[in-house]
Amino acid sequence: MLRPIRRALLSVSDKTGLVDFARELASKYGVELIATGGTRKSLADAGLPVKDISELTKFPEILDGRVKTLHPAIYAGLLAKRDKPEHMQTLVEHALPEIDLVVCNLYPFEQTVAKLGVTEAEAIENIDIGGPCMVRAAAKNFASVAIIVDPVSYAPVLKELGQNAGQLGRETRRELASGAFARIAAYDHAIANYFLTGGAPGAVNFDEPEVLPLLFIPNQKLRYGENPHQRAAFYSDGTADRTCVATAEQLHGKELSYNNILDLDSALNLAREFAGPACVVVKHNNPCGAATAGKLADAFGLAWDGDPLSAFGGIIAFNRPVDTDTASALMDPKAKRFIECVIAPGYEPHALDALKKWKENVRLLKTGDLTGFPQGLDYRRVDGGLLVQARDYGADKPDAWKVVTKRKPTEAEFHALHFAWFVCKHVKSNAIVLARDTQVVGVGAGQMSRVVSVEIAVKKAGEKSRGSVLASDAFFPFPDNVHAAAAAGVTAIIQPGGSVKDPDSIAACDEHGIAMLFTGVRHFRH
Ligand code: 93A
Repeated sequence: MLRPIRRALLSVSDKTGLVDFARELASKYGVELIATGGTRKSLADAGLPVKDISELTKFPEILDGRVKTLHPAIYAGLLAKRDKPEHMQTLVEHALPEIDLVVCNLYPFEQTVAKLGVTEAEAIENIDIGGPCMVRAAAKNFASVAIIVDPVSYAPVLKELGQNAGQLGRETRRELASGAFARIAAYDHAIANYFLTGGAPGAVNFDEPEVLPLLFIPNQKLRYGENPHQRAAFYSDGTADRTCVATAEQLHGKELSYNNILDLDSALNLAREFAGPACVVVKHNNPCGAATAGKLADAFGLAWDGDPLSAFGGIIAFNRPVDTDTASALMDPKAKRFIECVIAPGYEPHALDALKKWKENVRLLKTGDLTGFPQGLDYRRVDGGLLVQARDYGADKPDAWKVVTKRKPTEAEFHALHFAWFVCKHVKSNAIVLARDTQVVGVGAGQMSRVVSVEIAVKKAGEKSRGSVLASDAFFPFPDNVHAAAAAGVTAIIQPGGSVKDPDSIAACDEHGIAMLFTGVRHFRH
């Protein structure tokens, strides 16, 4: 049902664009303006005809403005169903006017608590009560009432009024209502977080496990989940910056799958560990290849060659924009590569054109520059609950790593150990990574016994295990790992240390002439 807007109630803290918007409503469409104190003053000062809310409620604003719009005269005018004669009759009986449009934005709670040194009393005074009530009432009755909660809506609303003889279509009113409920949810979420954190200033800190982002916003529908018989969707929790999969822009290729998103996330989070040009190849959530090099194309070549068999159908992440050399290497016709997805902080225009032409289906994604580590918590669902923890970033202090063997690692070994350690952090436990220089040559992932992970990594590396270094995400419970590594030709090891059997593992290293570093930090990834 289309009806012209005849009466608008305006009550805004952010007065941006208010006067121009209200002027057009009044002068072009003859809309009667009613407003709360401060809003009324802004409009009256600009010379607009505007009634005070008290004229409608026949009641003054009281309690320092805590009660201004909380009155049946307002709520009846907002909530009455226009197509229900009894409702309309009630309005007539009590001489209550219909309100067709609400323009309301809320007390600036988020901005207030973000200020340093804000008192609890100040924060509490900025919890808007009447505004959200009014917004919800108008949004519930969107069939007849339009609700605007953000000045960005002023221009499109005026445009539609202009095209529709002063009326707003049902679809628009429904969309505005959806935006209104989302705004109220986010507002209440900010308040809840403030109380949860004990009222600390700048309270919304998404890195604290006790502060869960309560609001998940649909990001995209997925065709299916891990398997085709599982329904699935992707939600955002509002913590992503421009460097995350949740905000990455897909430039080309088939729709992303559930598993693609998981793998892209893992690949990107390993790629961002490295300062120099780096490439990561992920399969089934584990890196099968990773390398850093002076040039991105070389990093790609080394990452792929680390385990070309597993790389087939892999997800590739770069920590630098893809240049033409790298794109050429990816597309090398002799290599006949099958790649599911590429994610990078950008593409040189020629590289992007070439990759788009290369394969219709390959998914190309672009993030912002990978500066630092993303915010937010780590969640794992269990039946009936959610495990929440801080993310595994920032614990490593390479300056504090200790040589525990008779032999110190050489500079080259140290360089390789450093690289292997950060790759190992991103491999499912029990995790073992073999590297030569800054190239992964073998990975043992997700085994229930560490020595089997060593055996798998050695098998993967083949001949390349000779002269490699080894990283282990947690301590060696027995020296058998050292003996297996030594037999494969490993020359240096990095691991957290901390086992009661450390002396045995150290003795085994000394026996084989292996250099070993203890990091003091564990990187389980269950
Ligand atoms: O203090 S309130 O919670 N009680 C109310 O009844 C009420 N009605 C509107 N806050 C209330 N408002 C808010 O006042 C609006 O959401 C808006 O943010 C603000 C506008 O006040 P003024 O027009 O006086 O600047």
